[in-house]
Parts: sequence; structure tokens; C-alpha cells
Amino acid sequence: MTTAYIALGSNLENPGLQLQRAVDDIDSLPEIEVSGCSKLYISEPVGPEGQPDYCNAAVRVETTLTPLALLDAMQSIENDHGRVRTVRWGPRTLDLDMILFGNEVIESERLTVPHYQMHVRNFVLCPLLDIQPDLTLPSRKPVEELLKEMGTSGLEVMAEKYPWL
Ligand code: ROI
Repeated sequence: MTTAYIALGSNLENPGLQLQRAVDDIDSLPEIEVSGCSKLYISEPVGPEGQPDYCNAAVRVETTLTPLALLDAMQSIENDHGRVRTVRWGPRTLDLDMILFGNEVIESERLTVPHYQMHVRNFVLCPLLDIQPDLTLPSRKPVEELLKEMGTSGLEVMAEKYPWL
């Protein structure tokens, strides 16, 4: 059994509901159990301007899957939510990013873990801290320290406790 963290994001087609449904979808998979869930946040878009604000959250999962099998499972849920990959950093109905997989450091063609930009994105760090205040990334500072350096500008709590809506 491995503990992994998934960041969720959406800015299309009722983003809050997309994320809530995604948590249910993740938890309904037989090899994955959701063991913690963050608050629900609304955040200013990072990337191209003119796209709607995002909803962001994170979950902790316990899983018997390998990293690539977990990635496949997350991509299949993204596809079920109508995710279409068009513009790089453009709007999306659902984004499920594997942030951490145990203490593993993975750099393969399909997967980079820890996620390569998590330490500069407050909409990822802040939800992670809700679940696990003492979380430290492999070979980096504690998440709490990273978030203190970065601040929480552009980030607002939309709902406190899952199920959020
Ligand atoms: N910006 C915000 N605020 N939240 C996201 O989840 C998010 N996801 C992305 C890009 C387009 C980089 N910007 C984002 O993939």
C-alpha cells in the first residue's frame, strides 16, 4: 500500500461540481481509497489570461496500484469528465495531477513525481497542507515553508469540508 497525493483543478462546466464528482470517482475505484480531502479553493488562473477562475483541491489516497497504473486511472477519470487537450495551459473541465507517490522520485516520459511545478503553485501547496500540515517533499523544504515564501495571493477558500457543495 502506498500513500499518494492528487491535485484537482477545473475551470469549466461547473468546476466545484467537477471536483466533487472526481473525488467520488477516485474513491469508487477498487484499488484506491481516499483517506483525506482538502478544502475547496477558488484561484486566479496561472497561464494564459482571459480564462475563468479555477477551483482547486487535493486528496490523499492509499493505493495498491503502481505509479503508472495510478496515472492511467486518473487520466481515464479526466477523459470521463470530457477533458479535451487543446491549448497548453488553457481552460479544462478536469485536471488530476499526481503530486506525490510515497517518497518516490520518478522521472519518466509519462510521469514526473514530485510534480515539477508543485513547489511554485500555491493552489497545490495550500490544499496539501489542509490534509497533512507536516508534509515534506522528497529533497525539498517542508510544504509549510514553501507556502510561506510564496504567499496565498489569488487564492480563496470556497468551501471548508468535503462534500463541499
Ligand atoms: N491555474 C490555477 N489557478 N489552477 C489550476 O489548477 C491551473 N492548472 C493549470 C494551469 C493552466 C497551469 N493554470 C492553473 O494547468
